Amino acid sequence: MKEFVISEVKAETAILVGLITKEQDEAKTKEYLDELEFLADTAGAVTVKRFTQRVGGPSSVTYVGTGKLEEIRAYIEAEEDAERPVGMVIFDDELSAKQMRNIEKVLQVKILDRTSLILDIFAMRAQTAAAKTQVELAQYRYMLPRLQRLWTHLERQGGGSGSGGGKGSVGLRGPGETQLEMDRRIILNRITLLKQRLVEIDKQMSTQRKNRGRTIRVALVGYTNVGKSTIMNMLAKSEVFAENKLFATLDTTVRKVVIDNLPFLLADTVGFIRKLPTDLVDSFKSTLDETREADLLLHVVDISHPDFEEQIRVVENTLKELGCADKPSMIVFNKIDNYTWTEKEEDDLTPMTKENITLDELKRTWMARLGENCMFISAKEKLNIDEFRETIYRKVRELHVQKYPYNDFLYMDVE
Ligand SMILES: Nc1nc2c(ncn2[C@@H]2O[C@H](COP(=O)(O)OP(=O)(O)OP(=O)(O)O)[C@@H](O)[C@H]2O)c(=O)[nH]1
Ligand SMILES: [Mg+2]
Repeated sequence: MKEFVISEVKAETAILVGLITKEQDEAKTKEYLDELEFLADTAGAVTVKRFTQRVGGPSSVTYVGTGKLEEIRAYIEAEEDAERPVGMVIFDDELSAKQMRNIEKVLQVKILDRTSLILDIFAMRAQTAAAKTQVELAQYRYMLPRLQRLWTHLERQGGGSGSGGGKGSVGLRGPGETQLEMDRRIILNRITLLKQRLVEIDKQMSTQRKNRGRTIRVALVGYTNVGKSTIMNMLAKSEVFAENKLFATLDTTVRKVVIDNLPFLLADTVGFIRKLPTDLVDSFKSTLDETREADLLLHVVDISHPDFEEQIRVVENTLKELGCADKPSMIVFNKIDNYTWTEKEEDDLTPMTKENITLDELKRTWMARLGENCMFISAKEKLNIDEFRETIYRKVRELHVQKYPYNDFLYMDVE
């Protein structure tokens, strides 16, 4: 199956394309494209240009209108002899097979969408068997309805043999079957196999979880790049990989943490992001079980991100999809060291916006809403960490007493 590659993002130049619609105003589109650029950067691509178009909704034929598509084509052509010609065009929404095919025909460069870019990054990041299997499954699910396009693409590149031509697959060929149907069948078989493998992995992981004893389980959840792994490392004194890239964490890591003799298990999980297709969330079931089975969720938020409120909503919705909406949870506002705001002049009568709210005001608003269930810290600069640990201690203790009323945690060992 090696011949099937959704995309190969190397240090290439990219163009980004997004739409401005009734539901998504110009400012929102800019934020989305900023995020898409960060995703592209994480995958190793350099963004050289953005195109946006104001429309009622995406065109089912070419996503953008034909005029805009022509404008993009002209740009690519003009840059052909540049030092770094355009290597790919990345669309901010998931494209249908038909849209991809039509766009590719006109632009003649590699076409990616948000989903395939995320899948690419996931594939780069996957470390364990569980994560690798999950990513592969998600990739095939993405590929299946788009096979036709991949096929023409391969033929144009002169490859042409597709995946079906290999040995071992010969027996699959029925009379009169086309290569495309054969590829479909191979992929479907592969999907079945991967699903079976995941069932096995799930079984193993679930046995491991059951063997953890009577311990409260806490999961760090949140948008990608908010500082979950940094907090994990700080609390568990562990060394989970953390960096300023999206989806640094794909595998769930669980560590034992002890605060004042109170042991509990802390899990670091994969970050969420906007416009993540449900299919993809589904593929990550094994990873997300840790979240599903947690007794307490610590929802980490990057308060220095201009869009943190929408990120909170995205995470809450994803948690709802996972059936975790009613779990005890606390919000951890991280990166307070990086929070910036613009001071208003005294005679400035412009209304308050989120850009000129002080951190204290923000704290007051959120604490009025959530009381003790929200905290404001900097994991990097170690601000408010003692209070943070105390609050977690109180909450975990409370949950422990509720869940294991006859079990004195002080004498417990949870190796
Ligand atoms: N300024 C500042 N940066 C922080 C803080 N905490 C984490 N960071 C930085 O934010 C970036 C992301 O941190 P991670 O811990 O990898 O974030 P994550 O939520 O685990 O991200 P993913 O695993 O990619 O979803 C890193 O560059 C951290 O150094 C903080 O309190 N302040
Ligand atoms: Mg992480």
